[in-house]
This record gives sequence, C-alpha cells and structure tokens, in this order.
Amino acid sequence: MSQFKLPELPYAYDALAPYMSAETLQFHHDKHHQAYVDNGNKLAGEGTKYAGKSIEAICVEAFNAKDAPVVNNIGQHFNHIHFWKWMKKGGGGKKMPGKLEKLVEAAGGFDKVRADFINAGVTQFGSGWAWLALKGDKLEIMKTANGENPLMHGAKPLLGVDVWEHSYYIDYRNARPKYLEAFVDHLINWEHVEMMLEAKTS
Ligand code: MN3
Repeated sequence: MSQFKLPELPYAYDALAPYMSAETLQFHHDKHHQAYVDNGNKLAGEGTKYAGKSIEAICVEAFNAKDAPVVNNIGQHFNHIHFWKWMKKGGGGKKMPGKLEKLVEAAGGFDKVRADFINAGVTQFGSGWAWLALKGDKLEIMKTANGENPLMHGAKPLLGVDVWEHSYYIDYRNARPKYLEAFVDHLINWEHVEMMLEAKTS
C-alpha cells in the first residue's frame, strides 16, 4: 500500500478557466503532482525512516537532515495537496473570513499584503513558491525555492502560490506577474486559508 496518494481535484478541470486552463490543470495535477507522489513513495514510503510519519513531520525532518530529494518531492506533495484547495471558481479578491481579515489588517491591510505577496512570487528566482505564513502570531510573506515550504522554516503555511513555470507557462507564457495577479484577484479560496489558520499543528 502506498503511503502517499494523488488527491482528486476539488473541481472540474475547466472550472478555473480563463485564469487557469484545463490543459494546465491536466498537466500540473495529473503529471507533475503524480510524479511527486510516485517519487515520494519511493523515497519516504514503506521501508524508509519516514514510513508512517505525518507529511508535515517528514517535511521538517527531511529539511533538517538536508535530505534534498525528500524535501523536494514530499514538500511538493504537501504544497500541491493544498494548492488545489487554495483555488476555487469565483475566488480571490479582498472578501475573506473574519479571523484572517484581522491578521491581514494587522499586517498593513489587503492592498499591502496583495502587493507584497505578488512581489514575493515575482522575485522568487527560478522555481519555487510565494507564501502567506503565520510566524508567532503575525502574518509573514515568504518565498521558498523548489519544493520547500514554511513548515521547514519554522512557520505555518496559510496560503501558497506555485511559481514553477509548469503552473503558468501554458496560460501566461513568461508573464509570471499576470498569473500572480489573476491568482490573487480571481482564484484564491480564502476559506481554505482560514481553515489552515485555525488548524492545530505541532
Ligand atoms: Mn507545481
């Protein structure tokens, strides 16, 4: 039995068009995420020292051990499990659940957080992610390389956007800023962000 499994997309492949096409989701979910799952099962599944541990615990342990293949493949599996849920049809914009809204206000307000989050994604050199994370009781904007995520840097991930080219090149070619603007303005599922804010983590 495999420890890691590819989750179903929580919507139809064409649900996020025109901001993210069915073709992008078919490649990104069915090919790229599947590859992280398959590699993850080989690298951190049964018979390895990671067997049976939570995915969050494996992220931290592998990062501390400088185990780059596990950091990247299990990190990417964690990141993508949530990435699909961080988007929905008709999402985005500044209307968000109350606890999250308070955190955003305390960090300078929506316009500042939107600009800083987009800027983090634009300035992440090469492949990686931009994040809203909780560090202590404050909202922090972060960017990470490759498959890393805030769990590995002592923070709790609340929202992440994939800035690997496979996430935007079909729909936006090299225009990463336009993809990030569309993500924030039209795709974010703020309810999943609020859910992660409220979830207990170790
Ligand atoms: Mn990806």
